[in-house]
Amino acid sequence: MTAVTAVTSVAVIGLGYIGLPTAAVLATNGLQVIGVDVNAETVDAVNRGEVPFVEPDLGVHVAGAVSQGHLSASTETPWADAYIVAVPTPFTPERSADLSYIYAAARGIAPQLRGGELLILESTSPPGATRQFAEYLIELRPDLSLNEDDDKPTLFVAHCPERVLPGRVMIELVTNDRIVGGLTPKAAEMAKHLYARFCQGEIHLTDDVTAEMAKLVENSFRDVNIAFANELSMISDKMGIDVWELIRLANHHPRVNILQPGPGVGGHCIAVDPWFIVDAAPAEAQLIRTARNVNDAKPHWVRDKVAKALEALPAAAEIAVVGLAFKANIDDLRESPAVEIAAGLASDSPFRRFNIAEPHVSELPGKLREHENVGLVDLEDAVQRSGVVVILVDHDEVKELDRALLEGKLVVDTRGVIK
Ligand code: SAJ
Repeated sequence: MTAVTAVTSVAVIGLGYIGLPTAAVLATNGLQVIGVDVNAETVDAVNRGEVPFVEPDLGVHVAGAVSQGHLSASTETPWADAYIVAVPTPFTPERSADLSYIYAAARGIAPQLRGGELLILESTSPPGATRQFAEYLIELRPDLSLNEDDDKPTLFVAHCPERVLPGRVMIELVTNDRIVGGLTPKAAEMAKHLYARFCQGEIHLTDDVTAEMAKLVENSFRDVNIAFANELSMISDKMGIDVWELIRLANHHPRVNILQPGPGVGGHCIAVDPWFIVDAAPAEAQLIRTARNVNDAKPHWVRDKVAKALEALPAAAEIAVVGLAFKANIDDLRESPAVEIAAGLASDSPFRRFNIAEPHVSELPGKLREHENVGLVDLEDAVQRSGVVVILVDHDEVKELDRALLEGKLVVDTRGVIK
């Protein structure tokens, strides 16, 4: 059966950090877009032209697309020429992928299908998930087929992983190359055609499993390299040398480019995706698993280091914890090692006062609110009041902090901000 030839309407399922920017960019490029989300507050916000989270330039795109009538949102999945699924794929306590949101999206889409539609899975997925998604649709709609030679109406299914960096999403959505893996070459071609509406990078075609693995491998590559830097920081600490100086010097070699150590790896991608590879090939993925363990252990190492430093100080000495976000210059605290370290320190020393400075948030996350000895304080105030300063995030505000304020203080700098 033939495909929908020219896609004019797109339903984007999941209006989070990826789905909403993608919906907005498709809508501003002439497509009729409906964003679907289970959260009615998100849907209402988008219909008012508002964005429920911080991402530079996204607000302008959403407001413009909504006011021109190209973008709207709903809690119900409509019929559309093409569907883009951008829902979370968290991992289970056993560290295998939880595909329940993908299946839920499929249950919303299936009753709408007529045959000929293009269905793209953008969620970061373990190998085989795109095929499972497609086969689940057919289970729900046995009157349709994935086989183009079949007599039944066909569904065209592809995987196109997102690769944008939070904080630069609106730029990278347009400029990054894309990988499109089709269940069939025709599905890949159709998806390429859709992304070419806004993507100025190259669009590379492959099969579904290679596309799934490409995304996981990119994030695992970064994780392994950060683990190397984190391991060097612990080795250097033991040897009494400055790891930042060590890396800076080693990086003068023309074929060496070591990343930066930190308090651990946060966010919902790099700390999660490598586990999908480990789950798929447990015996073979030795290095990837070890890197994950090294990075996961780093917050504990920082916590122990600060605890040791505190032993030498009077009980009245206050501690400044600088930064909570999972990386610099964003307000995202999800899976942040800084939050984990701050909460751990506060419970290790319940009688000490912790002054948390995070210029990008106006209230502490739940994990920290439950501690009575913790308060959110202005950056300079926090440093001035404290005998110990623990730097966990290299926000610009931290880099620009007046160094004189740190004189006479014990500084634990996990990001190499204070040289
Ligand atoms: N980090 C270090 N040292 C470094 C670099 C990063 O400790 O040298 C830490 C950061 O502080 C942070 C974590 O790693 O806690 C992850 O930050 P990141 O900037 O490396 O990556 P994310 O999670 O913001 O975005 C990544 C990107 N992937 C790659 O660069 C390969 C992005 O392109 C992906 O789209 C995104 O994951 C995703 O959604 O998968």
